[in-house]
Amino acid sequence: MFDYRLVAVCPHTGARAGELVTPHGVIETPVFMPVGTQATVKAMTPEELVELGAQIILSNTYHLYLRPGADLVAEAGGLHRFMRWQGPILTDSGGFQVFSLSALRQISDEGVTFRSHRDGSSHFMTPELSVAVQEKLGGDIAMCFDECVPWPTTAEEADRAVSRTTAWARRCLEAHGREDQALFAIVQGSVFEPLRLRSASELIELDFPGYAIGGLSVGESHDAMYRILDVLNPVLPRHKPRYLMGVGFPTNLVEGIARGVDMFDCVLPSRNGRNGTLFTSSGRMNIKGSRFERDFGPLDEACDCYVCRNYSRAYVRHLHRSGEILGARLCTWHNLHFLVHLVRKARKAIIDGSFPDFRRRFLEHFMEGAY
Ligand code: PRF
Ligand code: ZN
Repeated sequence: MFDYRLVAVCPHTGARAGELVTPHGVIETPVFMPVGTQATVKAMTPEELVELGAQIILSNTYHLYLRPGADLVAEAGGLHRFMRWQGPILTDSGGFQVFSLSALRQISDEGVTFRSHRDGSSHFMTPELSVAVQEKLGGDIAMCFDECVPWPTTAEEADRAVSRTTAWARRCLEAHGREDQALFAIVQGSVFEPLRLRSASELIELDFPGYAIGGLSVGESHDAMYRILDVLNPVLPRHKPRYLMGVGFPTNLVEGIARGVDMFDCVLPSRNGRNGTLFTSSGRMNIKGSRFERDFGPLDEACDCYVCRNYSRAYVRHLHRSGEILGARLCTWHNLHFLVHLVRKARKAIIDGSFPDFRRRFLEHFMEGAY
């Protein structure tokens, strides 16, 4: 039911093109996964997600466990049926959200006690509970419950989190029983290379069908992130998928792909879209700027998404300034299309042997800052 096949590798970088087979379809990798935290990719219908090229979406154990609860989703026939998305779904374990969102966390080797960020209710999340919830949600790919330490941290703290993450991965594996769901492990270790190597080797020993790289894009520099990816690239199993969690800034996607990453997710295109910040081929821009008042051209000249084919900057600016929900929808649509297709173009370039060229041209045109 699960398989990962390498289709092409770039001879000059670590970039890989592959196919990830899941019960709900074959995913062409590298792939960008839109985030649907609350069993919805905010503002977008499943049909619209298909239209813009999304192949797989991500959802969150932490949020769905708190509301509406895993039993209700199971009663609806699982997450696919509940939200009417027929493609593959990956569920994150809560190992990150418990640390980033909840209040009054208390970590022990057994699990994490936390208070809901919404109503203050108290909960105890364990590797076993995270797996049980993810089995009820019924995603195609589930993630191990991990400990993601904040940045900056000490080597001692990161070391403890690596040990705990390995112990919890073992417990997740033990608890996991759904044959139509793959369970991926998550490598931790912050910015410390020896810890990353230890985390990877302990998890590889347990023979998971896929490996994620967690604990990055939490405040460290881009160079520090790239250094860790460079360290992990040669040691992660070549014939299994690799997923860089929570990374979605366009330059990070291209540089991640160059270092062997197959899967990405990020809330940035949706979150930015809702406040009018657009990703374009020349960088980031905010549509609310007064210079777009009489600009009747598309959001991005180089984009062929539904929004850029049909609406002008002046109109979308007007929608945002008027607080109209269509403004948020159209910008989300364009941003998701932009990232999904950026990664898809990288895949094409890997296959036809022009990835280094693609990477150079992209970095030349895409400005890091906003314009
Ligand atoms: N662990 C989990 N989910 C995550 C992360 C992590 O470290 C990150 C870090 N960027 C994003 N999402 N379980
Ligand atoms: Zn567009």
